[in-house]
Amino acid sequence: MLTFHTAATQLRQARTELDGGVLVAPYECPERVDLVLKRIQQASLGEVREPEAFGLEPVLAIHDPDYVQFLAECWEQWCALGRKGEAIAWIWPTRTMPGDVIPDHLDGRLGHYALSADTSICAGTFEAAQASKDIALSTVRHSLTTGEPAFGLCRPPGHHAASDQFGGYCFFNNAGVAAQYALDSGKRRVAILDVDFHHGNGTQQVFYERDDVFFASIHGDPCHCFPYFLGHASETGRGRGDGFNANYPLAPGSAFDVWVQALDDALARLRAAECELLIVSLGVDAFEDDPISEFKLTSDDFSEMGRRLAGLGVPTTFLMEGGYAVEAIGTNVVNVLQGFEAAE
Ligand code: OKP
Ligand code: ZN
Repeated sequence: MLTFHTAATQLRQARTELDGGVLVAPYECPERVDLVLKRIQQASLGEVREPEAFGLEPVLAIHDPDYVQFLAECWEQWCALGRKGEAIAWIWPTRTMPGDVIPDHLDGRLGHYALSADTSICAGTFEAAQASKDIALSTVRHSLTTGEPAFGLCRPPGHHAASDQFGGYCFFNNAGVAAQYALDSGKRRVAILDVDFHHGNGTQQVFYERDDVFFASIHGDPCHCFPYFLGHASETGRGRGDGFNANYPLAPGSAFDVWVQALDDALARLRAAECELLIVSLGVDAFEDDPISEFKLTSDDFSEMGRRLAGLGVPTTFLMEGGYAVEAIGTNVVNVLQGFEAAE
């Protein structure tokens, strides 16, 4: 299988993540992609190709222009304020404030455009986010033009990024940008299946009122897990999007026997929706040893996941999301991709 990747994803080298009341080295680190690339080579998965530059137009097809401008300017403006650390949001428009006036001051703007405090903005963040969406776009274009499966080794990930908010290590919603590109290239309906441990709140929000993208997500129950405020089974879409959103919140501690039932149900829903392309938001943090997640999938389970995804029988684009057990991230990703290829 062809992989798309570029070293520009490493331009984000954040030093701080707010975690348990202290600033730690971020879980979403550049070594993640080094280790996936290493395993791709070891396993002879296939060629690794550079993406092409698509510019910001496909990003603006799903993200608000003021949000994109905020991301472009944030680091420079933060530095101009003489701040010592990285840019981290610390005040939000909460339920007791309307929040309908976007503040001028950067601290207020950070709160407006952030959905969590785990994700700093630092030098190179905007550039890495652009590289990541170019990887997603190049990968989906390859699947669209050849019908072949392909893997986009995106970093930073994307599925938590909403139309005008970053967080959960995500800035541009890579899967959403790719899905919109597929629609704008002539596809009538696209499926996004999110197998990352965390609910893809951003992807759900972007497409919630639309029937041209079917979004399904299998994730830790938001009553117990990040992002806490979205991802319940009762969220099924709105307006013409009603029936085109399917959430499978599972209890922390769930193993593959439970997980795979949700997968098979999600695949049946995708099949019934007659989607012409499958985009897999491929997080591998459902792994049993993941440091910030709570499912119990084994490395062999990821192979079986790949086999079952192939059963859908539609052109498939895999895009990297989370996965923080760095010692196993390469094995788990490549197991999905090789399981898929073996069953194709
Ligand atoms: C991103 B992706 C504790 C963790 C905070 C929340 C999880 C973000 C997951 N500092 N971050 O879905 O893998
Ligand atoms: Zn995750």
